[in-house]
Amino acid sequence: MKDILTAPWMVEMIRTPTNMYDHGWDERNGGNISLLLDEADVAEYLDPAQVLRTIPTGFEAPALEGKYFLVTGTGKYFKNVQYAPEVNLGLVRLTERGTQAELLWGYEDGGKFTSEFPAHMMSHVARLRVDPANRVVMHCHPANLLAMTYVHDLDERAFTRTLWQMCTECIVVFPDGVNVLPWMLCGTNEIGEATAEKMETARLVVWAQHGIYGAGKDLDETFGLIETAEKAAEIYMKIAHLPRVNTITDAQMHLLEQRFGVRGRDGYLD
Ligand code: 2HA
Ligand code: ZN
Repeated sequence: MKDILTAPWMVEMIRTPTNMYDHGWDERNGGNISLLLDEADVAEYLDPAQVLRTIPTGFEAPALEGKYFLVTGTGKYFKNVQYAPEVNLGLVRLTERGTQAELLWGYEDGGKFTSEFPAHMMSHVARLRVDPANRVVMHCHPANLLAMTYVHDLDERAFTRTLWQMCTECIVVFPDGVNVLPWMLCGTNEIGEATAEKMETARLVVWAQHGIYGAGKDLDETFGLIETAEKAAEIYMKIAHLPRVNTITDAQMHLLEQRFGVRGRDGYLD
């Protein structure tokens, strides 16, 4: 059996929260990540029959029955993942229609998966339906996106258009735009269901006055998605109080669509 800490997916799952912390997106225990793994990846590093503990999930997700996830722990700090991955991360397999999580590795201090596990797992179900290559759900608290939810209209079309206008690359990186949930109590199945519904039409879901969710095919790509939206929000927060003299026009957005072979969300461009 190979050393699990050398698995490429583990190395990425240590580097990514470290990098997110360094970006200031994950103060204290803020943020959480889940990475879907294949049994074949996992079986090189541990015996899948060796269950350490079984943890109830508190929800049903039959579509995820038998699936493996590497997940950040509840109450754990992203900045500490690199120093003690076996405490701050856990590898679980969902069973019994997704109502139980079998712990195969990690959470060594007796801990468990993030409080946002429902939002993560329900979002995986939603994204896998529209994109079978989806592997990652990532949540964090980037300051400018959060700030924007205090001063900008939360209408999804308006919010998306503003972000697209802030950097030329935005419409290319997130042509589906950004969906937005109003403030809701976090850590609940309700916000999980609402997030998953929003994930059906976009890979980015803003939680107003809280943070953002991103989904993607790997950790690097999902990080880059949030990074791009956060950069756009940063520019917005730098200019929102100033007269807007120039912008990226809808005609220019259409040129970007053609040049990069993407299509902005239906009805979002004039
Ligand atoms: O895990 O970010 O939304 C801490 C959070 C909760
Ligand atoms: Zn949060």
